[in-house]
Parts: sequence; C-alpha cells; structure tokens
Amino acid sequence: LNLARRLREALDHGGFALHYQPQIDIASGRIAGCEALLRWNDPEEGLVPPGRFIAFAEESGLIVQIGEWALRTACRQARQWADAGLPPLHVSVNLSARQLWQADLPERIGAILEATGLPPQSLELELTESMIMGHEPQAVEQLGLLRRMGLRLAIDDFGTGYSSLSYLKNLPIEVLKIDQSFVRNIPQDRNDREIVAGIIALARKLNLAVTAEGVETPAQLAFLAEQGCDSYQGYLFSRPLPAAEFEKLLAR
Ligand code: G
Ligand code: G
Ligand code: MN
Ligand code: NA
Repeated sequence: LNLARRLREALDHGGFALHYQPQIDIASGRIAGCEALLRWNDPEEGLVPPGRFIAFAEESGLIVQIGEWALRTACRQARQWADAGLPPLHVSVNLSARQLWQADLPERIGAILEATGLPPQSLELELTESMIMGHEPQAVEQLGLLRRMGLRLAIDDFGTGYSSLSYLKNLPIEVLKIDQSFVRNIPQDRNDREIVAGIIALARKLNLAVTAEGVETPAQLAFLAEQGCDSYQGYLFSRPLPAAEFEKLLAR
C-alpha cells in the first residue's frame, strides 16, 4: 500500500519527529515531565497528526518500528537535557498494543536505556485500558518485568475504555491520566466534576499519582488543584512543542 511505503520511507529518512508537551506539578508549578507525541512530516502533505496514521500503522505492524524509534528518540532527548544541566524530568512515551505484547519488549527497552544512558526512573510508558483488558495475566507478567526494571507505568485516557477496575489492584501501575473528555467541561458540568473528583480520590486511595490531560483554563486547574490532582498537561501551560522550543521552556 502507498501509505505503508510512505511510512517506511519516513522511518528510513528522518520523516518522523517528536513534540514534547510539559507535565506540570501542581503543588510547585514546575515542569515535572513531558509527554512525547509523534509527528509525521510527509513530503507531500506536510505535518500529519497521529490520528491520521497510527491506526494504519497498528494494523500493518509498522507501529512496532515507529514506536521503537519514538522510544529511542525520547530517551536520547531526555538524556541530552539532563546532560545540559536542565532541571530533571521524566519523559512519557505512548506504547501501542503490538509493542506491549512483543515478547522481548523488556530487553528492547533495556537496550535503549543502556545505549542512551537514561535512568529507567526517567522513562514512563503510557498504556490504555483496552490494551490490557482480556489479557490480564499476560499484562501482570509483562508489566511486572517493566516495573522491576524501574520504569514508571501510566494508564492513558483513564475512564474511557471498556474496562474493569480490578486491574488497578493487580497491575504495577504508578499513574492514572484523566482523559481530556472529562476535563473539558469542568467546572461547569456537574457530572464531569464528580467523575474527575472521583478519579482523583480513587487514585489517592490506591496510592497512584494522577495527571489531568487537556487543561485549557485557570478554572479547570483550580478545580483540579482543589481536588488534590498531582499534575496536569494542556494548552493552559503549553501545547506540544518541538524539542528546541521545549528546551527553552525548560531553561526558563
Ligand atoms: O498529539 P495528538 O493529540 O495528535 O496525539 C493523538 C494520539 O496519538 C495520542 O492520543 C496518542 O495516543 C497517539 N500517539 C502519539 N504519539 C504516539 C506514539 O509515539 N506511539 C503511539 N502508539 N501512539 C502515539
Ligand atoms: O496520548 P493522548 O491520547 O493522551 O494524547 C493527547 C493529545 O491531546 C495530543 O494529541 C495533544 O496534542 C492533545 N492535547 C494536549 N493538550 C491539549 C489541550 O489542552 N486541549 C486539547 N483539545 N488537546 C490537547
Ligand atoms: Mn498519551
Ligand atoms: Na489521553
């Protein structure tokens, strides 16, 4: 297929980039980490957002190589920022289902950490509930291996998938990321307010950190702070930025 060929070409010829969105610690107001988000600079179409090619990359299996490129690039970048004396931060990378179920994923990630010199504590992997559902025993095993290597594991888009909450007590998860669909209409929407407050309370009781996504207004942030949310990302602080721009923000 044409799209497969173009994605392969992008892999071979530097057509992918990562943009980085800051994650802000609410108590201190400091940048605690960032989420690495994939961008494809297609020679014909220009900057193509992931929504237009991730699903295809998943189906075709290309996501494994693209995802590995993203992991390596994010780890190398985080190590460079640390070497440059910038404030310490973790980098979060989105993992696809195909990557999660690679038998040698722990070894692959171990090799990337070793090659880049990034401490495992500085790498967070974002997974979704739907990747885990129906495969809980395997997830306990694979995530256990990753956790024992020292990585942080986050559940992305929390609350949007078909899921049972039981996985939260069986899996070695550190972070819940509240999906932006719940954040968008707080504080005015009563139901969303209760859902967000409930997720934060649940996370705190289970000793998980909680990050809110898609925060665009001071009123949203004030509500999250009042409920005890740990950190947030969103346009209120910054959109996802190219590495050089993110670095300027970090150096401020
Ligand atoms: O940045 P943007 O909002 O367009 O990202 C859309 C979605 O694409 C995100 O929700 C994220 O799950 C997915 N995505 C972004 N980067 C990566 C990546 O490196 N690997 C995978 N598997 N998905 C990604
Ligand atoms: O991995 P995940 O599905 O959570 O990806 C987050 C997506 O949300 C990224 O594509 C990013 O560009 C987008 N995003 C980040 N901050 C905001 C925000 O404040 N508002 C909106 N509408 N989208 C955001
Ligand atoms: Mn994400
Ligand atoms: Na999300």
